[in-house]
Amino acid sequence: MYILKNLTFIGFLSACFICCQGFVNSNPKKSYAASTMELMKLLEVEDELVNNLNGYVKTLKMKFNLMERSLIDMSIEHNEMKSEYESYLGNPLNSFRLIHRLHTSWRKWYQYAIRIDNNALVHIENARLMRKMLPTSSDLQQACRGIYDLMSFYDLKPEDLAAGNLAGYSQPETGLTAYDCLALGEFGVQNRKDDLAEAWYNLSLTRFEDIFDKYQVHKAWAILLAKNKQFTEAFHHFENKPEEIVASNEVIHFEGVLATKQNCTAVVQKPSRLHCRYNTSTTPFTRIAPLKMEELSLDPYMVVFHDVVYDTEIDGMLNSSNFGISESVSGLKSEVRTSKDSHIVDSKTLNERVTDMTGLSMEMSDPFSLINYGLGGHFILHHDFHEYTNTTRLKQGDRIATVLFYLGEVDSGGATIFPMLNITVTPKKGSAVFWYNLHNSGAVNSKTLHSACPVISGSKYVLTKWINELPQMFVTPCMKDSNLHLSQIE
Ligand SMILES: *[C@@H]1O[C@H](CO)[C@@H](O)[C@H](O)[C@H]1NC(C)=O
Ligand SMILES: *[C@@H]1O[C@H](CO)[C@@H](O)[C@H](O)[C@H]1NC(C)=O
Ligand SMILES: *[C@@H]1O[C@H](CO)[C@@H](O)[C@H](O)[C@H]1NC(C)=O
Ligand SMILES: *[C@@H]1O[C@H](CO)[C@@H](O)[C@H](O)[C@H]1NC(C)=O
Ligand SMILES: *[C@@H]1O[C@H](CO)[C@@H](O)[C@H](O)[C@H]1NC(C)=O
Ligand SMILES: CC(=O)N[C@H]1CO[C@H](CO)[C@@H](O)[C@@H]1O
Repeated sequence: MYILKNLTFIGFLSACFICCQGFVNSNPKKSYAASTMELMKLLEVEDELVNNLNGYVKTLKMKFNLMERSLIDMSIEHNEMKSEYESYLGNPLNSFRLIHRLHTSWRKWYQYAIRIDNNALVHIENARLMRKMLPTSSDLQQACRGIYDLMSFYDLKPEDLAAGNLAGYSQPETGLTAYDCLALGEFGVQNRKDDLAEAWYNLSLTRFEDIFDKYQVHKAWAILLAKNKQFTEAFHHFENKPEEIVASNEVIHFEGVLATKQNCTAVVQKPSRLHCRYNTSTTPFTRIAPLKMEELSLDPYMVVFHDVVYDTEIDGMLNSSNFGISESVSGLKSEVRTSKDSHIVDSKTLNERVTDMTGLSMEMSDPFSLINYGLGGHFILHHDFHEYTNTTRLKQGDRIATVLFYLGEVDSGGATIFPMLNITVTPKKGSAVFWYNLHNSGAVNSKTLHSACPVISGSKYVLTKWINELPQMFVTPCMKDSNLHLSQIE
């Protein structure tokens, strides 16, 4: 297989996702929360920062050690001199050394102390340059959104997340700090999830030790309560405030905040939480040589194929794929599809395999699209078909069918759900789900409405293929159900 790296992503994308426009094109720095690939880069950044700081500390330590050793020597000599100064100074060599020491050595020490070592400068400069690699506030926003999406999709509680407990995957060492909880509380306030914000504030309060840190949380919490006209509760947070804070100033501030908040009318579109579940029962599959196939539905026809893409193929695709060239999702649009990174893959072998699996021609089909979902990454309910006008459709054809390969192990979450069909497809590495988007009359099948649930644990890589209806006119698919495709439009 070979990879087409330099395709412009944007044209492809606008053709693919009906509901997503406005992805940022040629964004120089990608969002770190966008994908596990990007997060891996951040690990490297941290590696480099740690090494750099380590180098800086070593440089400082060398200077420190040298000075400390000399100080010890000097102290010894100085104390000796003090205890018997008459006999000490009676020795002309000692007198000479005292004068010389104070005249020359101390100047040298002064010079040495104020000089900044070149090595140290290099480390400081490195740290300055590395700043542009650090996550921005929009990265942090996206990461917060990912956590909030996880909570909303899977009904997870802040207490559980803060304790490192992810839907049964309990890892106390991944628990959150006071500052983490505070940041998530602030995000909750900004996004009008007040109950959650309060829960996060409460968690950060229990984690902070310092009185001033605690007061900052009390203040933020009180502002939130005042916004909701819960003034009694708000003032409760100011009962034990430090002396410096004047109550009336706070009240004035509250009123200002209140007016600002009233002015905010942005409605956050809430993704469906209809059928996202942690675990689902899998039905036994029938073995139909050479493909292991599991039938999920007849209308629309939908099957899962097992072991249709091999580990070596997956490694090759993930390795040679350059997740750095594509796009990142920003702002409002991330409400539609969040935390994902995607690029185009072309593979003759895989095209042939899809033909084997589906009996459909790959002519005019969209190229494979390799998608990596990151922190809380999901995609709201949508259809894959375009619903073109009849004229456009005759020329371009609609998407008759979709094949979705799962390329990564997802420990928890990340299912593809079809709420109108009550079907949940759990990602399993090497498997693929295939379904028809159109009825055999050519009419669109609205029951194919589907969405991708957020990943709780693991990383989700999918490879999608959208198959076009036009070339299928000359293909007779061998399907046993009469409701299935004869395909084409009149
Ligand atoms: C804050 O958390 C404590 C438990 O740590 C709980 O008892 C209390 O009710 C919480 N307060 C609010 C206002 O949620
Ligand atoms: C999910 O799995 C847990 C154990 O891992 C089990 O206790 C629970 O009943 C399962 N839930 C469903 C809906 O299958
Ligand atoms: C990934 O690519 C690099 C070179 O680009 C190669 O050295 C390495 O073996 C590849 N790894 C896999 C798993 O294919
Ligand atoms: C498209 O064609 C079909 C069948 O010929 C017809 O039923 C439908 O009304 C047409 N739609 C439009 C928008 O013209
Ligand atoms: C959906 O499927 C599950 C198990 O597959 C079943 O228990 C449940 O009753 C179904 N719900 C509907 C509305 O069909
Ligand atoms: C829609 C709304 O609430 N607008 C308010 C925005 O803030 C100004 C100044 O406080 C108010 O005068 C508006 O009524």
